[in-house]
Amino acid sequence: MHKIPVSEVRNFVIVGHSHSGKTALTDALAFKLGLNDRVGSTASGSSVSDFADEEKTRKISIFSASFQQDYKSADGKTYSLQFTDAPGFMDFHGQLIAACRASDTALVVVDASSGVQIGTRRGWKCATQQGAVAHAVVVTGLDKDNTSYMDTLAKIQEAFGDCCVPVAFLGADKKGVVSVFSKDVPADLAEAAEAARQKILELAAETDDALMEKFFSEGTLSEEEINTGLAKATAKGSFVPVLPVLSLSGGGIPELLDVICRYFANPTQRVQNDAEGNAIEVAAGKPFVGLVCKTVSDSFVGQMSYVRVISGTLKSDTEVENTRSGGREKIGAMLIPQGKKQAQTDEVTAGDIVAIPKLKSTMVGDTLCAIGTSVKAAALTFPDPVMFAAVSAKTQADEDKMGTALNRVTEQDPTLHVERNAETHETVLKGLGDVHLDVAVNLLKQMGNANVVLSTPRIAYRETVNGVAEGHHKHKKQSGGRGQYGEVYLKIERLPDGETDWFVDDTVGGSIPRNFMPAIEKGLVDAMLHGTIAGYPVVNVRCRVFDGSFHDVDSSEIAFKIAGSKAFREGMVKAKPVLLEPIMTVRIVAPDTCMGAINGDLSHKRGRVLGIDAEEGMQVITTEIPQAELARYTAELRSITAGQGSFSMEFNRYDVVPGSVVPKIVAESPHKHHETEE
Ligand SMILES: Nc1nc2c(ncn2[C@@H]2O[C@H](COP(=O)(O)OP(=O)(O)O)[C@@H](O)[C@H]2O)c(=O)[nH]1
Ligand SMILES: [Mg+2]
Repeated sequence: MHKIPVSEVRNFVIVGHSHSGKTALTDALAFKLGLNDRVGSTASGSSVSDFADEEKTRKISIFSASFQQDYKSADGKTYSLQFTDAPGFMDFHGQLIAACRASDTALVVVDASSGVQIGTRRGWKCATQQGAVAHAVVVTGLDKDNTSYMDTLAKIQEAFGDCCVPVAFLGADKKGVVSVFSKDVPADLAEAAEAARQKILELAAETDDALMEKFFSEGTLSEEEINTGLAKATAKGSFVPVLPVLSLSGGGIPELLDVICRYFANPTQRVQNDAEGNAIEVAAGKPFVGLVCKTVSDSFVGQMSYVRVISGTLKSDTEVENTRSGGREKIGAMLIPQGKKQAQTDEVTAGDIVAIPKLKSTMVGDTLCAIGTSVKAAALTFPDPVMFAAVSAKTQADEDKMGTALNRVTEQDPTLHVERNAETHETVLKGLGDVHLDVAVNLLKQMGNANVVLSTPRIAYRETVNGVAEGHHKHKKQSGGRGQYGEVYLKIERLPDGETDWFVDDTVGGSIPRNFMPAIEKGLVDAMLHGTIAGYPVVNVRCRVFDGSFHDVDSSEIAFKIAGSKAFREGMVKAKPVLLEPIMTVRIVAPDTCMGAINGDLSHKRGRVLGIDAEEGMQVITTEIPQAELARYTAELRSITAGQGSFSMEFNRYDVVPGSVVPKIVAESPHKHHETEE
């Protein structure tokens, strides 16, 4: 199939705020392109893009969906259109990143009834960060009351600059779309259309000295010159075409397709780098290089890898190299994704997105390339998780399935992590938000038949001492035959920062024979697993064994181990023990108007603001917050900022828990019983 030259491939990603109409636009495009025999809709669950059960029940996009179809344009040429509907919801940012990385142009959707929103900016920015070279804007929602294309256009220009130029307007009846190049622009739009045409001519002329000269001397350019100029202008970001689309009636879709074919970037215009920053030359005739942007685990076909072909041509029934593993992968069948459906293909080239079933050991972010070329594409990186929950199985049967299910679900979502915490004995699921984790729970059921529940994860508290104290224990047992004897005196103090030498033998005159020291050390290590406040591990203490006694016959390693352990417990209680908790550095990004609410909330969270900076029209608060206060912060921040705030966090250090908080932690500790353990 697919003998369309790379210069005629248009690969774009549809981005924007949640609920702005991206999926409705995708359905309208898919219908026009003949990928569906009716216009799919999310309302009835018939969308070609939101077809997963989770998407149908929640009525939001969760997974990106890609489509390909050839399209014969008005200029007589046939183009290969390759597009991806990306979710706008913050929890599924990973899908957006991968979709942007796989595309060359970002088609940004703006709902006229809401204007430019946080998700609009996020989508725009993500596409740029992932290397998409061009942007275009579609205004939706114009059939709704109290909406205006002109007002929305002004908001778009305010947010993204004068490079945003209308290439079409909304007709007076709000049903049709009028191109600025149309022969019969209605009188009320004549002035605006003329201004737009003039701006478009200038932008086209600016791309080339010869065109500039002609434009100055003759005041105009030919249609072909305009098209060539604009195609260059979009790919360097100086021109962002804006047009209205009435997705529900299909109005504006032909005009949009025209804009896509004429002005959107082709795969050779996107800069493709390898991991060292060297450019990868993009051409059908070059050796094959492809980036695995997404994997899906399907219960029928098994694993499916979605590969963006960066350069070259890939044929079915061949072998490729996986640069990460160094191993080879057999490419059997290849499929062109068309939403829920797929079409078989035996050859794909630069710019295509291809689904390859059953690769043995290939993961998201891997590069596949022609054998012997060992190219590694620039890394595909995903944000760190910010929302943590403990996950536990409902029944023993679920417990048996949970591990496998977790592996399957996390394998296909690089923003979902699972961690078995040896200290708290919990399995912790980490993701980008509460909806993300909630979806994961349902996927565990659907994909792995494991019923699980989420709960607030335990915090890995620690204990240490603030003072210096002595501890003593004489372990002596006389019962019939050989007895047990060992006596230890030790001093406990805080281990200075940076030092590691925590066990010191300060005994003199052989009060304890050297060979019993390792046993005492073992006893201390055991005792330190559970501190005396709430049974959490003890860290950063130094123990100096300075005296003791032994018995020629009855002393043994076990006796000294027990004596060491008990001396430690006695000493620790006296050495002003304190509880330590993990402190996270949290970076909160939100609009200026939310600062008061965020700061007020931070004071309830024992937060400490380190600094506030302005960044791209938003405020960035750097703060330190105890991890214990952050369990529900994704949802809380979303609520106090009306969805406009986001945050990221990383572990900073352990710090002392304030006295007022300690009793609650002690009461809730799962380790309390160690106190009495023999
Ligand atoms: N009136 C009107 N509704 C729209 C339009 N575009 C989308 N919708 C509706 O808005 C809701 C959200 O649309 P959807 O495409 O799922 O948004 P997405 O989250 O950006 O993918 C759905 O109920 C759509 O039917 C539009 O142009 N006009
Ligand atoms: Mg959607």
